[in-house]
Amino acid sequence: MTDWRFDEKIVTIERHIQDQQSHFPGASGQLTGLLQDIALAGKMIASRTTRAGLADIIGATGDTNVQGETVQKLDIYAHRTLFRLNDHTGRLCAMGSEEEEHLIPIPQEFEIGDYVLLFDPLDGSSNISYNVSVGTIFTIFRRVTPSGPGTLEDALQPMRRIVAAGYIVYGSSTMMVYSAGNGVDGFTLDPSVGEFLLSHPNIKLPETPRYWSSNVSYYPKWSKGVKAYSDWLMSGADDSYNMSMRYIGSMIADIHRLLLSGGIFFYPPEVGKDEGKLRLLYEVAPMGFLVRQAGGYVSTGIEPVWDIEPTGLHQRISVFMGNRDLVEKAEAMIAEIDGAAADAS
Ligand code: AHM
Ligand code: MG
Repeated sequence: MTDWRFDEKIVTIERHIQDQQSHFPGASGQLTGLLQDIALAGKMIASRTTRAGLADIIGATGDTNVQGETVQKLDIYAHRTLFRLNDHTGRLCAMGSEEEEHLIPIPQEFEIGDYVLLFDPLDGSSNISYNVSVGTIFTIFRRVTPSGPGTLEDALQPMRRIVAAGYIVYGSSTMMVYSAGNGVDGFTLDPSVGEFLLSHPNIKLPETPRYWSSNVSYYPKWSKGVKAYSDWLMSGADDSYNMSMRYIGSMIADIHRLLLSGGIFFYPPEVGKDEGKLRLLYEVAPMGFLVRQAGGYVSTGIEPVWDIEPTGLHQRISVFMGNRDLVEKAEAMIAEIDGAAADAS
């Protein structure tokens, strides 16, 4: 007779998030509910991204959706879905979105909670027309002000203060990957039952990295140090590595691959500038938090991102993230070559 007790566990994301709560004695359940609502938003957004190519066709017929709204651009739909699922729950004191210039207050009629949610509703959305993976990125901080509506002070916190972060990638399958500071776990959406199921437990960057990733068409604009680092990678990285180059141009997909294959992703500034293109709070800190939780290291190329105090919601920053030795090699080459040039000037 079969002994059912030895069947493998089926771990839904709800169950996993619930279990994580046990790592926070005295937790009120607010974070648990918040993460579950983000997973729900991911499912709703996924149901739209899979129909992305049809939007124009539906739009051409003048169709409206079930709420009676005309068909929207996907990134606006993603933004509104995240906002609407989280505005009334009493878990948040404010939200911030890459789609909105200012901090988004909780509507007056709803209760105020202990957390701040920052999100990039649809990262890589310029790739949608090409059927390339896009995704939602989120960062969660605990508020620092004691009560009342959340303020910028609650949102402008360094990466080391992240309570939980993650992303949902809408690719050949939909996956949610998150960390609440206790490792990184990945869940694949089973569309037939509408559940995220644990498929990639305890993700760690492989010690032998497989890919390096950057938009090398910017090479002429990079500093001498960054050029030298990229030359080093392109020439086989001292023969000590056996890496290929891959660049999708959708950070969510590039970092998803990095987490599973190991390597380095970098988006440096143009020569003479300090910042790159990617946003600290919506892209670099949350994705970097996962890379760090998976055993990697995140740097601007000059210093760790971990302690950097944000100065603005949409602040951009230079980033190098991935296996520690590869990131440290970039830091060393940049310090040696660009540092020497700065000293001489
Ligand atoms: P977005 O938030 O407007 O989509 O821009 C961010 C995206 C990232 O997903 C990706 O890493 C980067 O832009 C690609 O930029 P580039 O085309 O300059 O390489
Ligand atoms: Mg983005």
